[in-house]
Amino acid sequence: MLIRRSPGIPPSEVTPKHLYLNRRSFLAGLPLAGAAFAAGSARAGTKLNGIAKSPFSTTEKVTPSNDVTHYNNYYEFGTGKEQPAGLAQKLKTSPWTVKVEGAVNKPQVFDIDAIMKMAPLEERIYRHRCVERWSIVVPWIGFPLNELIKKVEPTAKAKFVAFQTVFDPGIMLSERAAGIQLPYVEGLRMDEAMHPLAILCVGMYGEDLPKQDGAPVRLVVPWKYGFKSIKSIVKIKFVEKQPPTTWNITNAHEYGFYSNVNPEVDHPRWSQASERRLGEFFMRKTLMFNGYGDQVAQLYSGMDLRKYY
Ligand SMILES: Nc1nc2c(c(=O)[nH]1)N[C@H]1C(S)=C(S)[C@@H](COP(=O)(O)O)O[C@H]1N2
Ligand SMILES: [Mo]
Repeated sequence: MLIRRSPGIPPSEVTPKHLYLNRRSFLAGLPLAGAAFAAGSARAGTKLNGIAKSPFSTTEKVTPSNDVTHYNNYYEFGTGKEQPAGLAQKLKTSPWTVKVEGAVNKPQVFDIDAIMKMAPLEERIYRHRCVERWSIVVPWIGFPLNELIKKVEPTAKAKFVAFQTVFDPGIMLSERAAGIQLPYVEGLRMDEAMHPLAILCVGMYGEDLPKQDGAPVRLVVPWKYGFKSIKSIVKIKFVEKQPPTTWNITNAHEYGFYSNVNPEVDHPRWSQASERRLGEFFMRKTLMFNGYGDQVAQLYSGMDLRKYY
């Protein structure tokens, strides 16, 4: 995401890989562990075993894991793409619980171990399209969000689901420095949340999630711009009204609640018709609903997607 107060940077341009890979080595002020990450050392992730391959996967070329783990948006740990790989290592992901509350018959607090075992874990290779026009193809590991939803039994009042990221001012940027209100919050309409493509993600590339990618549990909603895929979730609340969402609070004119990938509706400051896959030089055409239209278009039938951007 880009904030208006950095007018010098052309928002639509992604730094080509060869440039950011070089620049990384010169980052100042990173703690030692972060410097080691920035230099490209392997992450000591825990291997996840017995993962089934999902038929929902794309057969497109997977983006190298080192790119995906060193070019991140996680504003709580830096507004630069290279910063979260270092700064997010301060996040303590164990113990970890996710509180599920609101309009449900069975509100409960799930320990991360319970979440890891909630449903069979699958590898889902999805395209991920950031609103800033870069994209990646990632072998996420997780399970449908609807599995958790069924466990808590939403009531008739549950029309939307609200998500909240952990907030620890001791290790995170201030709201002022991050340029967004914290904690980071997101939301989905109930039918979007129930859609089988929406997953709770606990790993990637065969291992548990790196902290900069949203450990220990994040959302992945592949037909929406990347900012809907909220990281490091600690709370899920079922509500009657459309919940506030971080980028809509920050700039409602530029970021709507729905934020479906839509090459036909430009961002006020740049075209959304094309994108750059990390590591590639040429831009490629952006697909409606990020290429997931056959599966999700019916969720929005009759809706004006210019109005509900
Ligand atoms: N809590 C939190 N979640 C977040 C963000 C963030 O800044 N904070 N950035 C979002 C944006 S803009 C994108 S593109 C994706 C990036 O995920 P990745 O770094 O794993 O590629 O995370 C999303 N989830
Ligand atoms: Mo993004």
